Amino acid sequence: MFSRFTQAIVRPPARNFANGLTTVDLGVPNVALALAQHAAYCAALARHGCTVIALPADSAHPDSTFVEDTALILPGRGAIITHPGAASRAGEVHAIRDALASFFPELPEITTPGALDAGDVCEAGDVVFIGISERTNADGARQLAAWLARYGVAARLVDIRRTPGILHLKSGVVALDANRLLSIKALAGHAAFADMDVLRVPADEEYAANSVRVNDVIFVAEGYPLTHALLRQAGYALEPVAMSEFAKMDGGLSCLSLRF
Ligand code: CIR
Repeated sequence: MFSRFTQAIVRPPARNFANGLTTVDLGVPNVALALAQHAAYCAALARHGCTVIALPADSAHPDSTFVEDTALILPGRGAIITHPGAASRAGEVHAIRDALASFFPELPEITTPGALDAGDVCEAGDVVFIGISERTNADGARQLAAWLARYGVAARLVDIRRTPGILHLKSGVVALDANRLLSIKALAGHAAFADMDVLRVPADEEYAANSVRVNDVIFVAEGYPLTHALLRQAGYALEPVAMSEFAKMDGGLSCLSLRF
């Protein structure tokens, strides 16, 4: 059974959102349009059963709209605060800790020398895949795996440091169901996924891999018709979301919320 979400923490982009980190060359984001896209994303979360908890925008952290990286939540079970791998993002965790404290009395954290962005964590039922990336190191993965083991959840590592074009594991692979993944071709054959049913994102639509299952629908980036067709054919209902301004800052749609 895939988790049902009732809450989603979000944080609108700050006015200096364009000063955040990015590795892509898609131009400078338009903050007004980013705010409109964010508002539409929040409305979609609400339509699909989530109470949306919107934290105030934080211009001290231009990447703070990407809240997913700052915590890993096992809905109904527990949550852990991460140690984001980019120095400019480390301070983002404080507001997230405060927001989660009323839901999760115990909030352990990943500590140095561990580093981990939860965008590198792909939850699929009782298995969790942890990407080793430019942001998540082996020690961070080890700490997370030890915490997951307390809940009977197994961790498998996926090294993405040589996979071009993705910042985080979940930029390239996400879970649609407990035993079904949506993956870019470069990762689809990875040994860690050998016992999973893997749907491959069509060529030239790699950005659409970062979709999110929200209760009965899949949130998927707007403008990727082949991926939409693939998902519909597999029986999923879709909620297309406009993501152009977040894509310019290396963000996918999963990173815009913490769902539980
Ligand atoms: C960063 O480089 O950290 C942000 N500009 C984008 C983070 C995207 N997060 C995610 O995919 N989980």
